Amino acid sequence: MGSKTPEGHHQGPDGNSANVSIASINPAKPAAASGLLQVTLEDEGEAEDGDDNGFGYTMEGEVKQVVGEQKKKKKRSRRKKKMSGCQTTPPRVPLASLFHGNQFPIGECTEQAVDNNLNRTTAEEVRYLSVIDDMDDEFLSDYRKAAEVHRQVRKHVQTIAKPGITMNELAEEIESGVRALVGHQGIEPGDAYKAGMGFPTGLCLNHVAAHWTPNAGNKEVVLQYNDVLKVDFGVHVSGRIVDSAFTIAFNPVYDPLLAAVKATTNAGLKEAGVDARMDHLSEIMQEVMESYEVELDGRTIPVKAVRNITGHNILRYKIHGDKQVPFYKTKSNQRMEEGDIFAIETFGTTGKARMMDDIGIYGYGRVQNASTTGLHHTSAKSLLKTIDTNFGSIVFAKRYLERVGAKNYHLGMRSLVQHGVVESYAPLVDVPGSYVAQFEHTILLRPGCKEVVSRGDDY
Ligand SMILES: [Co+2]
Repeated sequence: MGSKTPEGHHQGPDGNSANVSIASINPAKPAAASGLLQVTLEDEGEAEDGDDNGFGYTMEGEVKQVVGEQKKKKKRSRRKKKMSGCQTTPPRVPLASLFHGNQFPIGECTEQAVDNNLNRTTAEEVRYLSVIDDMDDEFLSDYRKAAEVHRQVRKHVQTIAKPGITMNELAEEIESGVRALVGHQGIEPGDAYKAGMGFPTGLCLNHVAAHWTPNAGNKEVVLQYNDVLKVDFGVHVSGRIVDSAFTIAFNPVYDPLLAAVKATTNAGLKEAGVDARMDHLSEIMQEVMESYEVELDGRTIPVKAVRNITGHNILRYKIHGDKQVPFYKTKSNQRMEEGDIFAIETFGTTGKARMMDDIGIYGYGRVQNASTTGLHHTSAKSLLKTIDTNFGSIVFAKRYLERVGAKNYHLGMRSLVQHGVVESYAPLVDVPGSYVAQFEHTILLRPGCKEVVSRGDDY
C-alpha cells in the first residue's frame, strides 16, 4: 500500500526536484558504531531448484547475534524449512498445520556490514538493545508467517488472474486465502485484529495506480487482455504487517514497463539498509526507472517514476509510519535505522507521473491520538467501538467492516471522518489512457542482517 505525499507538500511550484524535500525525522549521526555486535551464520545456502513447495528463492539462513564475544562465521549444510504437509488449491490449509513449531521460511537475507572498530555511543547502545528486544523470536515468526501466507496466496492468484475474471472474484480469492491461512476468519469480534488482511486488497487497473478495491454495489469490473493490473495486498499476524505487490499484464507490449518497475524496486531493496539515506535511494531508483522506455501504438514513451507516492516504514498495526522512501529524486534528511521495517515500493507510468485523488472509497483507518470528545452521535460512537475492536489502526475496506456485522454505518462514518477520528482513502490515478505498474516488498532491518521477508521465486 503506497504512501501518498501530502498535496503539493513535497513539490515545488514547478515540480522541480530541487524543491522536493522531506523534513528530518532522525538527525544525522556517525556511521553505525557497533562494537557489541558480531554475527554467526547458523546456516546458509540457496534453496534447490524445482523444489516441491515451489519456493526456490534464496534463503541465506538465520543470523544470530552474539553479544560481546568475537565469533567466527561458520557455514552449515544447506537446509531450508519445508512444509510438512500439502497446501490445497485454492489455498485453505492454515500455515499452523503446515509448519510446526512456528518455523516459517526465512526471507532473503543479506548480511549487513558491521564495523567492529567503533564503539556504540550510549544512545546507540540503548537503541540497539531495544531493537534486539523488539525483533525477538515471536516478531520474526509472526513476520515470516505473514510473508509465507502472502507467497502462497499470490501464487494462487497468479494462476487465476486471467482475462474474464472480475475484481470481486479476485478480491474474494485473496481474502479467503489469507483468512484461511492465518487461521482467523475475521467475523467474531476482535478476530480480525489477531491476524488477517493488513489493508484493503488493492486491485488497480491501468491508469489507476493505487488504493482501488471493489465495494459492494459497484458495477462489476472484468479483467481484459490489454489491462495492466496491480495486485497489492497485506497480511498481518498480531499487527506485523507484510506489504507486498506485483503487476500482471497479458499483452507483451507492457513487458518493458513491468521490467522497469521490478528493476527499480530491486535497486531500492539492494540499496536499503542501516544508515541508507532516502535522498540517495530516491535518486538511484529514479535513474533506474527512467532508463526504460515502452512502445505503445507505434509511439516510444519513456517510463516515468511517480512523484507523489512513496515507500514507507511500517509500525505495528500501522501501515504508514513516519518515514518515506521516495523513488523520485527528493531532498531528505531521513535515514534507515536498525530495527526499522520498510515497504519498498515503486510505480512506473506512461502518464504524467503525478497522481490525483479519484472519486470513491478505498478504505478507512483510525487516526491515532485523535480526540473523540466531539463525538455525540450514538451511531458514530458504536461504529468507533467496532473499528477499535476489530481493526485498531489497521486500514480496512468497507467490505471488512460489513463482514464484522456493521450495518447502516454511513452517517456514523461521515461523523468520524469529519471529526478527524477516522481517515478515508481515495483511489490514486494518473491521466486516463496511461498505464502504471508497481512492485513492492517488505524488508526487516534486523541487527546485522537485512531480510526481504516477502521475497519469493516469482518476484
Ligand atoms: Co506499501
